[in-house]
Amino acid sequence: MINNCKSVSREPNRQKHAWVALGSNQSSAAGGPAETVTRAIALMTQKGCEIQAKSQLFGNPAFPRGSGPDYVNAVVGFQTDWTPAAILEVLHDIEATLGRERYVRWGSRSVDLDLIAVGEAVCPDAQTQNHWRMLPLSDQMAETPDNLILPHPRIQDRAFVLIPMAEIAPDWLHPTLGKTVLQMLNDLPQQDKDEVRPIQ
Ligand code: PH2
Ligand code: MG
Ligand code: MG
Repeated sequence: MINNCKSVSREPNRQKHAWVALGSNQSSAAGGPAETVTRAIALMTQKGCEIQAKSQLFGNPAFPRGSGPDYVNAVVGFQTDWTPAAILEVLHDIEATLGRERYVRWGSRSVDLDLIAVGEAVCPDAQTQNHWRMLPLSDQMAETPDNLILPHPRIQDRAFVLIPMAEIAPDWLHPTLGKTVLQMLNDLPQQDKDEVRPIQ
């Protein structure tokens, strides 16, 4: 298990695969949710993420149910020698770019770019990742971690992350849970999975 949470921005000669989940359920200056996700992916490329794998775009109901309009979700994978902190900075930058435009027009956030995993890195350490991953649903509403947790503590619960990720990285092994993407997906209720559908 690699603990890779340093504050330097690059680790030359240490290429890793990173995965980012994108979601939008509001319009932005780029257009509707699908155009917004597509634009965010283009911005990632523009900012130096060498994207190697891109899932389809999937439509699905907002979680929690009834909390807003349907989402469009996707996952992309890229190879990088950036540290998780450096990747996060780029993602926040893109959220601000799309969010700022949308903020003017709509007044609320339109795009979310979540860093799902960087290779097998566990941040800040396995005990903390396990704590957040196993947090009961009631506490998930009230508590948010102060620092970056990798892998993202909720991936094993979310069909709208695992279904797109299964298209591009079915065999990625969760370093603290010890399950692949396909195994995590297999553990989810069928109804959650049926609701995540490719958009044409
Ligand atoms: N993101 C959320 C909250 N709920 N629901 C869906 N379907 N997709 C998302 O990406 C999503 C969500 C907060 O990040
Ligand atoms: Mg999110
Ligand atoms: Mg987020």
